Amino acid sequence: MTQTCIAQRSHVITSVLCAILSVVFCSFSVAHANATTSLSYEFLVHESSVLQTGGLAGVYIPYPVEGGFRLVMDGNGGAVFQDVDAELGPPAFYQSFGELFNTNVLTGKVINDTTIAFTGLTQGGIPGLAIRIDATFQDNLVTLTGGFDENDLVWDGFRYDLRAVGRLAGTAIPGDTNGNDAVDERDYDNLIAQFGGDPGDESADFNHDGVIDLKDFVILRKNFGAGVQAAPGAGFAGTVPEPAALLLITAGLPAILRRKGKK
Ligand SMILES: [Ca+2]
Ligand SMILES: [Ca+2]
Repeated sequence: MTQTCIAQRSHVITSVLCAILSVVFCSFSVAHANATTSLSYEFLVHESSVLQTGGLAGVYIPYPVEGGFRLVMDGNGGAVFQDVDAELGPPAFYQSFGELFNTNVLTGKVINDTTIAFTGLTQGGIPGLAIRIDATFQDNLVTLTGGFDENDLVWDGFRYDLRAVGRLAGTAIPGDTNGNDAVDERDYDNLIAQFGGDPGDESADFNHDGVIDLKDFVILRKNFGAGVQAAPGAGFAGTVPEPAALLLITAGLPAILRRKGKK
């Protein structure tokens, strides 16, 4: 009788423990699956451009793209652009990157382990044209490719194609003044030209104290020769991303994309 009671009690305890563990596990899975991921990127100027082609005269004009943006993944296979603050360089007629590609309304969907496809329509001066921009992640970079749908020409016969590389904010190499992910003679020349004065357009103020001095020189000297200027999407062997960001990119984000891409 006693043994029966003990057995029944053990069964009850085991059942309760299983129930508790199930709740805990399910709560963790749901919370994890629904987690929002927000990543800020800065365009690499020398790797980022919008190409305008077509028209009666058959133009072929690349415009550099400068600025930044944020990608927000909702954890359910969806994604959006946010805080897009980027400009096309002269002589572009459409200077706002966000307006040209109508980034506010693009809808992103995970399509494989490393890529999100953003689609939508243009509006404003050239409304109703299909847009597709693919965002492909590798290391601390995201490559944006696409533009206006190739079968969809604007009213004047022009089309706009995008090929740009964004670098995760906060992962630049200290000592790199011109954003080419290499610390070399050009950065040294910039530091010498600005030494003793204010930061220039390609700022050598690596410690952000408003002046260019010996402290900045020490930072540049420490990193001189670091970094590799690679092809877009190829990654940068010499970069040293901030640990938390690196962990997110190398482990967390691909896992999120993989899980949601299979839904
Ligand atoms: Ca450089
Ligand atoms: Ca400084």
